Amino acid sequence: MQSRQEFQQTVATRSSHGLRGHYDNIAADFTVAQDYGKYSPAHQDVWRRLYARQSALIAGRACQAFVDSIAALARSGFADAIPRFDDVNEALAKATGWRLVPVPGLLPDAVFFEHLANRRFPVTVWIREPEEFDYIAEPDLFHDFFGHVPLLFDQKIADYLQAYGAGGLKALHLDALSHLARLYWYTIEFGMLLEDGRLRAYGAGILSSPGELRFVTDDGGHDPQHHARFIRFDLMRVMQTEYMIDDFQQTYFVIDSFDRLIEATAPDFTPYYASLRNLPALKAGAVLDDDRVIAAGR
Ligand code: HBI
Ligand code: FE
Repeated sequence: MQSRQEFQQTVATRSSHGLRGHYDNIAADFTVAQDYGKYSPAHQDVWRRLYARQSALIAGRACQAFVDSIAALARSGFADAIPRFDDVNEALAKATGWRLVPVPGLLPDAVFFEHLANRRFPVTVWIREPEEFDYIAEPDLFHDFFGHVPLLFDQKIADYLQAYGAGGLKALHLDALSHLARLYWYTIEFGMLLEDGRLRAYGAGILSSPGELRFVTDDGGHDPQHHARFIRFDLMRVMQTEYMIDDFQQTYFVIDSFDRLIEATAPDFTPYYASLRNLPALKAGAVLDDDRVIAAGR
């Protein structure tokens, strides 16, 4: 497992500005106190405005489980002020046995998987500044909470995420993390669901982004050159496909149901990793002859 210093060094070399959060007083599992008093009135206002803007966009674009859960969270007052994780944890533990743990930001993969495998979802404690309202390079509190927390109240997605965490710990020992990370990216972060014949978002990266949420559901996007492409989920195809880090995805993989996603990812991945090692990575925008493409705007 990476040491704290190695982790910070890795991220510092990967991005010019290094990590945004404060990693100096973290626990062994990289958790910190949420320290609610640190949020300024300006942070609270950013939260309220982000929550209001994104909530107004989800009808007809987000999957029903997300819409229902966001409404329930708002009824508990979480739209009006930055949530205290302890307040959410009471309801979340009852719903699916998960709890939120406060973290300073991105964690080493092994630490992140260990939390997921034990039904603990790491939520970043800091929120973007007003001037970053429309774009932030690293996942902040709003991305983690608005994007990921609502579906943690759905037993199927919660079970899938716990299995993903357990699979992640195995993948680390099989040196297969790069393949498995694509599965996280194309499901938990940018997954799409065909619900009553309509394309709906369930990935947190889409659901917490005004631009990408419109891009994937409003007739496949506004830029005639850059249309979203929707391909039916296929596990090996997903784990072979590179993803976009700092732009909308080129390809979105579509599942028929959370049950199907759980079934498709239940087997032991060891043989899949063995085959993938001999296959070239596919570019994010690749389309293969045997891809089952779904027409946008459905
Ligand atoms: N850490 N806090 C946090 N949140 C993430 O989503 C996250 C992470 N560390 C690693 C990571 N995601 C990715 O490597 C996933 O693909 C596992
Ligand atoms: Fe995320």
